[in-house]
Amino acid sequence: AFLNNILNDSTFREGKVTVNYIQNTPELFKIKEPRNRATKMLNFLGDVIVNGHEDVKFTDPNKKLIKPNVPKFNKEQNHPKGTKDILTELGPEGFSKWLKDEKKIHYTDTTMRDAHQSLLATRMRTYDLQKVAEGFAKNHPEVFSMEVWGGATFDVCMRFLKENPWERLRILREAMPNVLLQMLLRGSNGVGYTAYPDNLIERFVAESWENGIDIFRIFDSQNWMKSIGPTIEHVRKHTKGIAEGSMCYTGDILNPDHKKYTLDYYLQLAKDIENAGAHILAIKDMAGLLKPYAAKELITALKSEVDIPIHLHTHDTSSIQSATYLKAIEAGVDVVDVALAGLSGLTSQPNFNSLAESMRYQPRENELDIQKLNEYSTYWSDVREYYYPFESGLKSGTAEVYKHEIPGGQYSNLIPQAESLGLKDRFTEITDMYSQVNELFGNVIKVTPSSKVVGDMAQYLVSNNLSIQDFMAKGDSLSFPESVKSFFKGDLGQPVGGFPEDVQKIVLRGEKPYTDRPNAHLDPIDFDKEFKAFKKEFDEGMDREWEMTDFLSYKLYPKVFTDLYNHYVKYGKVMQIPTKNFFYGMKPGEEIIVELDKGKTLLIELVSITEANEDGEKEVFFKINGQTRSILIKDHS
Ligand code: 3PY
Ligand code: ZN
Repeated sequence: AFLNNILNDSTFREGKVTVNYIQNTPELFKIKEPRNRATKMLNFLGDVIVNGHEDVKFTDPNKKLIKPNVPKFNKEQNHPKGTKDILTELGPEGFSKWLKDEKKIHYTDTTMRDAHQSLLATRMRTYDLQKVAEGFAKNHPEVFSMEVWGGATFDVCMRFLKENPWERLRILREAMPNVLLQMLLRGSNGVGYTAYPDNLIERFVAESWENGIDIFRIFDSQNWMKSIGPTIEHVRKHTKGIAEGSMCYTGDILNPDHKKYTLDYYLQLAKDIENAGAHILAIKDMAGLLKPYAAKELITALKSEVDIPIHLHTHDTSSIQSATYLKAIEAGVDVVDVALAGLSGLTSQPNFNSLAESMRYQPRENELDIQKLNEYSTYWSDVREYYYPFESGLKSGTAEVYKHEIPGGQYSNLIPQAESLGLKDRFTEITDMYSQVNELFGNVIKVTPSSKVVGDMAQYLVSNNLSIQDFMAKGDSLSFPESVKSFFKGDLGQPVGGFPEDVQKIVLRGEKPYTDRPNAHLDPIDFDKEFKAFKKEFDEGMDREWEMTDFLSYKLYPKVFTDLYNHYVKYGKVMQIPTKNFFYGMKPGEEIIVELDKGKTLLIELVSITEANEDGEKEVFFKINGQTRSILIKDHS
């Protein structure tokens, strides 16, 4: 109620908040915030103001950031009926049949997951997602699903944004109860980069459903059914959601010289996925290699060979992928993945707005309010500006992708990684080495986490000035990246056609690889016992009870979780800080409003910053809900 008072206040709504806001409207700020939480937040802001944000490697003082405009929607109106309602009505099997019988083309909106993962190194904060979630679901109930979770968002959320990914999911679920929410799940690797015990993945699936996920897009980085199959099983057993079994597309089915990833290979895999109990088949073209005429051939063949609906995912790195979608749509694909224009194209998904408009007056048109869709695109274009330090710098589509085959999601990360290794000038060498390493490893499927293995090896060789020949000649004396050893040991499963034995020998140096499921070598988790121990270990400084979802985060990422916990104890919750201030701090005289919790709001003004004292500390003066407060911050410069 308290927040609503402020949000509904005309001065606030019209953006006319001034220094005198509190004095003029004291009735809006009656609640006294426990000093502790406010102080923690000021410590965070003070640190960013004095030292900058540790994740922001450079800032542009001339950068103009405008306040993104949230498209209008009716707060009072109920959410119109959408796909989530249909799933609840029909159940997953019925839903699958319904989708297959639909004539119109359906769209999955990836803006909130893959688009920013692929363009902005996954840095999009809940703050910016939350603002438009409810309105989007109300304005566009025709959308098939919203991809909002999983993939790299899970760990980046904790690692860099200092957020709880489960909280993000719950917030988006509440705001979008009518449309299906979708996540990306890496089979036996969950949302991580290695194998986990089966009962951890099982519990993770169950909790993801409980917290809001409807569609589980399940893939394995080697298209290994022994990883895909059991995960489909978990979804079927523990949820009433949709198991979307996915095959990763690589190579080129039209190339007669390619003998490994052929049309027959994909058809067999699709049947295996269907037989494993998937409700939908996904084609996950993570690098954007599926060319338009290949799509026609693949979709046409799949349509005649499998009975479940088909969902196509691609990345527009080459810039030709909307043509792929048109061919796929003509061949009968059921759903395509697109991103709102402002976050589309290049290493992200094709442009939602333009594709939807270009389908107008066609037999498979799905009627959408393009005007409104464009307003949301503008919102994202404006929000995107706040994330400029995370842009990859790629300016145009590139046909190089057919050679290096780097997934869209990896591309935008590889550039800063190369930079941090001092290899910025040698980026083409890295992409070139990436394809050589791929050949060396036996032409593997490259998608998280196997793409990371190939990328790690490529960067390792380039930074040490080594060639593939050097590797073959003196590999015995080299110390490879951990991920490479782990891959050849079998931790990520078995690649199509097996490992090249000579390379495996060099990497493993006599260590014995396994050929069965890596998960089978991991002890199951004793949830009762370990959850208790977890609560005990992290019992200090928390202002809320631990939940099973926290424990799962910890089991998936022990170190990242521990860092997040320490950050939380020191700074409290930082998720609600406006993005501009989260990354770039505040300017003297600037005032911001931060909602700590529903109904608990802080009005924070930065008053001034002193010079450093002899201990190297600066005193930062704030006004918080009208009261002056100062914080001492060590200057690390
Ligand atoms: C992920 O696993 O995060 C991906 O997006 C792979 O394409
Ligand atoms: Zn993707």
